[in-house]
Amino acid sequence: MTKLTLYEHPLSPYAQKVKMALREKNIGFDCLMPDAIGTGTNQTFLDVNPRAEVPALVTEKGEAIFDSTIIFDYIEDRWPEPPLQSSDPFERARARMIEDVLDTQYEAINWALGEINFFKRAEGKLKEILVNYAEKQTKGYFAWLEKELGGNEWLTGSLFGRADMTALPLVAGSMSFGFTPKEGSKLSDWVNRALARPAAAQTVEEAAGSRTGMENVADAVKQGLFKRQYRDHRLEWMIKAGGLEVVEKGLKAGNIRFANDF
Ligand SMILES: N[C@@H](CCC(=O)N[C@@H](CS)C(=O)NCC(=O)O)C(=O)O
Repeated sequence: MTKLTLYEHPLSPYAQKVKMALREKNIGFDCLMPDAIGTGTNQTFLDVNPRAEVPALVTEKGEAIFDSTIIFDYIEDRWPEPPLQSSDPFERARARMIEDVLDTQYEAINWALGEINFFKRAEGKLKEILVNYAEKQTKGYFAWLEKELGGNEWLTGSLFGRADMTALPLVAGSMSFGFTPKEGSKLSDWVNRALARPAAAQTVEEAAGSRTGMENVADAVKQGLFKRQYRDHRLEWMIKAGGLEVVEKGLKAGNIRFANDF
C-alpha cells in the first residue's frame, strides 16, 4: 500500500492545519510541493486539484481531496482517534466558526503582509498604510481569540484540535511579521502550550524554515513567472486596506491571477 500524499507548501496555513491533524493522529504521509506552484498551470497538480491550490490530499487508492476543511473532515471521519473535535454539538460548531473566520478574514492579513514584505507590492507611504491596517486588524483577532479561549486550555475546548490547528499557523505567521501576543497573555500562553506538542512544533518549524526562500521569489514575481492568486477575502483585503493600485499594477504586469476556471 502506498502512503498518503499531501500536496502542500510549508508556509501555507491551510496545509499546516492538515499536517498537524495527520501528525497528531500519527498517520504517515509524503509531502510534495507541486512544481510551478503559484502559476496555476501544472497539469498533474490540476488533475488533483482543479483550483491549483494547496493542500490537496491523495489517498492510497489515488482518491483526491482538496480544501483544508474538507480534508480535515475526511481525516476525522477516517481516523476518529484521537479526536480533534469535541463530542458536544455546540463546541463542534464553535470550533468550525473559529476555523471559518480565521481561514477567511485573518488569513487575508498574513497573505497581504507576504505580498508587501516578500514580494514588495508596496513601498513608502502606501506600505505604511497597509501595514498599519494589518497591525490593527491582527490585534482585533488576537483579542477575539482570547475571548474564544475563555478559561479553556485550547480553542477547541478541552482538547487540542480543529480550532487550534487553524489558529496556530496564523498566529505564528503574525509573529513572523512582528505582531506578537503580549507576553503572559492568554494567547501567548496558548502559543507556548501548543508549541510544546511535537506535531505543532514540527509543522511551525517547517514553515519558519521556508520563509527565507520567499524573499528570493520576489524577482520571479516581478517577471510574471510567479502569478500570485488574488481571490476572495485576499482581494477584498487589498482593496479595503487601500491597495487598489497594487491590484491594478499587478494585473498590468501580469503577476496577479484570479481563481482558475474549471
Ligand atoms: N480554501 C482553501 C484555500 C487554499 C489556499 O488558498 N491555498 C493557497 C496557499 S496558502 C494556494 O495554494 N494558492 C495558490 C497559489 O498561490 O497559486 C483551503 O482551505 O485549503
